[in-house]
Amino acid sequence: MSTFVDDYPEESKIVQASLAVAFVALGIGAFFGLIQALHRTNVLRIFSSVDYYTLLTGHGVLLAIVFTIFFLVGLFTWAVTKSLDRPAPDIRLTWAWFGLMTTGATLVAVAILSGLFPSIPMSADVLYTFYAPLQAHPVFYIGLAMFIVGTWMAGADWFLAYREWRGENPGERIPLQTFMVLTTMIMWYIATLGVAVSVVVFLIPWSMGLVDSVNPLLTRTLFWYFGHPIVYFWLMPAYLLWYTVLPKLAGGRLFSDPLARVVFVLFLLLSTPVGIHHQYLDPGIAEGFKFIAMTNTMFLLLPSLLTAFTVVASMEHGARQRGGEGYLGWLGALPWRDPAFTGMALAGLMFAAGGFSGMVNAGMNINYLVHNTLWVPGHFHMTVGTAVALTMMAGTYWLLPQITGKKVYSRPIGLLQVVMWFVGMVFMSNAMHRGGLLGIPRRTAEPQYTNFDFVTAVGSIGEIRMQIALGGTLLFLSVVLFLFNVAATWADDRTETPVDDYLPEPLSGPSGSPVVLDNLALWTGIAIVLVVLAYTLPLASIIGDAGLFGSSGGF
Ligand code: HAS
Ligand code: HEM
Ligand code: CU
Repeated sequence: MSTFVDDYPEESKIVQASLAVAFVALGIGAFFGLIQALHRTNVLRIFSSVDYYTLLTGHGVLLAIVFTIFFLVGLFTWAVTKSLDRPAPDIRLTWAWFGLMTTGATLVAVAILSGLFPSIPMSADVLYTFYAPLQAHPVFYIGLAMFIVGTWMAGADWFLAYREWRGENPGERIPLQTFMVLTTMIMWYIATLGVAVSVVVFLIPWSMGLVDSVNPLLTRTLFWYFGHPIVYFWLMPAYLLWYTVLPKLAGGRLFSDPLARVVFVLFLLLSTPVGIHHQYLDPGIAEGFKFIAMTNTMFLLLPSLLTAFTVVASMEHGARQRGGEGYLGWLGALPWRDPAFTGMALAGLMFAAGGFSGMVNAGMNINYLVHNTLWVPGHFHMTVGTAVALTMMAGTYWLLPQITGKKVYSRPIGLLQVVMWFVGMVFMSNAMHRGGLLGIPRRTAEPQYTNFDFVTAVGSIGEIRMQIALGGTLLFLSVVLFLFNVAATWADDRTETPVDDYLPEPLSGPSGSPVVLDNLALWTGIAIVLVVLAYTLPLASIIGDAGLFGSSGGF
């Protein structure tokens, strides 16, 4: 048995470098999260409420964009290399996209953090959604553009590897992990087109003073055209791990390979024509278009519901292989001492709750109740903040030994850390949901309804705030333990014991399933048609109402 790092030393370096950047972003972003959680709840205020928005922008960008996507490119490089069992086509291309993404991310971070220093004439307090009329320094947008072009090159790298493999393996089914990477990247190419147009055509010229004004509704709509599919871009690495690694950790095999392919195809088709569900309350978009987005969103629940079925069935199969019995008794036979397993399982469990709060968001009429309240951060800390982030941390405990040849420094610390994240998030996200229903707004440093008071009655805003502060603190401590464990692993000497990285074949393999599932050109074509149908009329009407460049100055 040989280890990934021995077979693919160059690729292992890229994967390690990508994870390292991801974890630096995680550490800084989590620290800002702690500051926000304590500031908003009036527990501890060390920054001014103006700086709050600088930190909030840093938190959103560093965690939701830098941490998640750097982890993704590392994981996808590992997955493509391993499942095609061949090296990167040209390692210089691989280092080039890594370099471009890292430079772009650094520029973005510098532009944001400069906002904390009044002497530096640069700031980017535009939140991670960066649509007009909020305006950032050009460096922010330029860094962003470089980062996105870097991801496009990474996708090209994986497609080239696939093409070489296809040349030598005509007629074979695409290996499952590579299939997941390629469908996810096609979705990403379609989605990033919207944000690329917004940044290059409107925001960069506007922030440089080359054009006087923009049409804010147009930049918002182009953002959300991209802003919904990006949530599945975050989620697909987690799904890749749940489908291909979690069953093995549970002691079994994936229940169905074809069903996994169907799920990824459905995400490719349906992720983009739904973005308007973030704009139910935007004036200037007709109700009918919103209704269409809602209908598409409800269809988009299907692939996640299929995932819940397939992944839990695979876990049950694993548990029964390990001697588990009974209707629910099998749960006890799962390897709960393994931090990689437990982290992913808890992440999945929380995603079930986050998915339900997403269904609430998606209903046009109920959305009017929760939009722009703390309910929404409650929703996305369960989805991207846990289903994705916790799966990535848990996945690290599985991946790190393969790409370094070293044993994880401490499995007990790993176990404590993933459980602490889950408990912290139960407190924080549940309280955020409840606070949202009471009308506490999101994105504000000053929701001072009642003063912090340990004797406030259960159900009061004071009690909710206490839970947010407590949960946020546990989450931050969990990140500290995680980073310590990873750094200590990296610092360790190499152990010569080979790593068990074998992934067993699915129970129901791809061989009998329809070959059309692997027809990537067909699915791309249909996805584009759906996008054109969903967006042509709304965009035409937005441009018709206020013009391409609108009349809004910047803030
Ligand atoms: Fe969302 C807002 C609707 C999923 C992220 N979402 C957001 C924002 C973010 C976000 C960041 O329709 C805020 C943006 C902003 O700043 O304004 N969301 C949905 C719907 C889904 C959904 C319908 N969201 C996600 C995912 C995200 C994410 C995934 C990130 C990764 N969301 C909305 C809407 C809004 C919104 C509105 C706008 C709100 C507003 O007004 O601003 C669905 O995709 C959810 C489907 C999920 C399920 C759950 C299936 C369960 C599974 C678990 C299996 C269990 C396992 C473990 C594996 C149906 C798969 C078992 C364990 C054992 C021990 C047995
Ligand atoms: C917003 C805390 C981890 C993504 C927030 C807010 C708080 C918070 C209190 C709300 C601020 C407001 O609306 O005024 C924390 C803590 C964390 C954590 C204590 C753990 C240490 C994460 C993770 C992610 C994430 C892991 C994603 C991977 C976001 C995003 C926002 C946000 C995207 C919204 C920013 C905006 O509205 O512009 N966080 N968070 N957070 N968080 Fe976190
Ligand atoms: Cu969405």
